[in-house]
Amino acid sequence: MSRILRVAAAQSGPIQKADSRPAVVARMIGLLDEAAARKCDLVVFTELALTTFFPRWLMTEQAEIDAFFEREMPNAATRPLFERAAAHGIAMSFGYAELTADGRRFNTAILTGRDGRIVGKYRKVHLPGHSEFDPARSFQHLEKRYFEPGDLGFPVWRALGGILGMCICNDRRWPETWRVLGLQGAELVVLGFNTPAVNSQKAEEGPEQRMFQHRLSLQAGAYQNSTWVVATAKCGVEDGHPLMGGTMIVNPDGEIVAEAKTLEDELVVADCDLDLTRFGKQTVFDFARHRRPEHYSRITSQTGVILPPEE
Ligand code: ING
Repeated sequence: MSRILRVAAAQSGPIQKADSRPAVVARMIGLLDEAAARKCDLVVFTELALTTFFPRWLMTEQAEIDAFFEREMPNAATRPLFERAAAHGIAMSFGYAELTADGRRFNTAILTGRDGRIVGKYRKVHLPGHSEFDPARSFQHLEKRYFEPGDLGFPVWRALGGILGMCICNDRRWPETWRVLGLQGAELVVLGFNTPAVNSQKAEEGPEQRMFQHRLSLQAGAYQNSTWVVATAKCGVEDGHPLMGGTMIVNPDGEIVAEAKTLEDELVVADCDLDLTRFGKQTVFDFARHRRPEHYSRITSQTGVILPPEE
């Protein structure tokens, strides 16, 4: 029996600071309904899918900051989304800012089953940017100010007949993310991203280079771990700040099989045959036969670079 999942990357166009949760959830439900019409099994929404990318703003009042966070999930604003997904029998993942009962704040993503129940949670491990405002930057990226690093590691879940993993945005740039998921047998990795179209610290780096590095990260992660990858953007101009597009679905050979055409709400759909991951896992990337962990200790034993002695 083939294990083909029809997966939709539900790209989000811009969400303005003034946009309400109900207005955003209505847009997400619209994409969910389109996915149902196209007989999708899973819909992958983006990072921080319910709000504008607020880490671009310096905020000092905790109440102002916490207005962007969710204290429980589902909640009043998102319950209609969960109910519609369950009615359609469609699984979904989406990212949001999580404020826990004991006051901890994470950049979080959840995965539901076809019944709308949450089956998995991931908290973003690699937080880019800074914790302090710097006037020298053309815009701020204050994720380290508003979130703490994820404390759940990189789990995978047996779901939808396969092995699914999640990561978020900057995580995709780190080979460690992909390898930890790959070593658990991941066959489909889903992620959302909010990526500024320009680099606040490197003005000469244009959109082409950003898109190249974005694609490279996804294609390498897919190929080197023989897994499907579904990456969903929040994109377009949010309160004057451009976010890049690049929503795409990548197959286990590292080939892009579907890609968004706009910077608006857009559904990108592909049939992902999970059995296509078998060949890579049983040949080139047969970890049991070919890997030599005895030579890899630096990957987990050090945070910085240790340089060889000067000549
Ligand atoms: N955004 C960006 C990302 O990793 C970034 C930050 C952009 C880091 C470009 C390095 C280079 O796509 C988030 N939200 O992580």
